Amino acid sequence: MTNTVDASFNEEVTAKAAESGANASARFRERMTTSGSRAGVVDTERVNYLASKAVKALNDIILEDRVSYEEYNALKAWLIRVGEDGEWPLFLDVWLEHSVEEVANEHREGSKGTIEGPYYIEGSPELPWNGTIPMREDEPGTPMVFSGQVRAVDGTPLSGATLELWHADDLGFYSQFAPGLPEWNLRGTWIADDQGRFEIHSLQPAPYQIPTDGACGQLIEAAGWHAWRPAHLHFKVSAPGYQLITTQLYFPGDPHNDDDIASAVKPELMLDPQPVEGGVAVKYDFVLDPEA
Ligand code: MBD
Ligand code: FE
Repeated sequence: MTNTVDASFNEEVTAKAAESGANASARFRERMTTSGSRAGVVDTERVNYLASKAVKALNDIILEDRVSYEEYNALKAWLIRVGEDGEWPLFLDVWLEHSVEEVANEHREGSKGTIEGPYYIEGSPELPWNGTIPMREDEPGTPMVFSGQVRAVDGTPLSGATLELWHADDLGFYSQFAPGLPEWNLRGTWIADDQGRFEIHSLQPAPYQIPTDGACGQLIEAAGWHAWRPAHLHFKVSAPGYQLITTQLYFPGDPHNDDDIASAVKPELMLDPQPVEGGVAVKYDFVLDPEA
């Protein structure tokens, strides 16, 4: 068990926000062109309605709060920088996605979902029901065994369910966004057994700060906020005939469980890790809603 990082890691500790931002923007664009849920297909009526409402909300703020040219130009400069740093995915996922998720999942009866965030990658390596996540030989962190079962809301065990897990390394970096990490580091896809059971071997994640050296960091500093998210595991869990759930799980006692910058913590998503020989063991069952 260790939280220290030795010099053998060739990871760039000074990973630049612009780098992960540009990667996140490129990945998002790619996914939108290769997936069914293409961007740019909202009908005219709805765009007219929503865009008018959004523009009016901003104008109301300007008038109510007597916004000055100085403030308007500060906003303009900042918006330009968000684009230059490629941080629109980060900005939107941190400050708005939680409301979209709330709307999207309000009728689910199974496990709670939460936001996906900007760092998901499709197609991580497939592993058996009890496989170990891809990691470096000397990956720092506390070993974690994460086990449970995938079931339907009616209790049926879901044979062959799949679980995708991705999380940051001990320094808070996600593979394929920060430089110097193996392609699939700390990303994997588990195929559950014939009873929907799984036993994931990974590491307990560390508290996480969103990049502070880009436009989002500039806003956080200018407003006197903080950049922390509590330590978290990202999951996508699915089975044929059932709705895929995107969620995150958290660890009790994290100082940022109550003030997550991304507003993505829910009480149902709190784990109960138990110390075991050489690390921690966690149990969590996922419950899926049938396809509508
Ligand atoms: C993350 O790792 C994350 O999960 C979210 C929601 C936003 C920024 C970074
Ligand atoms: Fe994350």
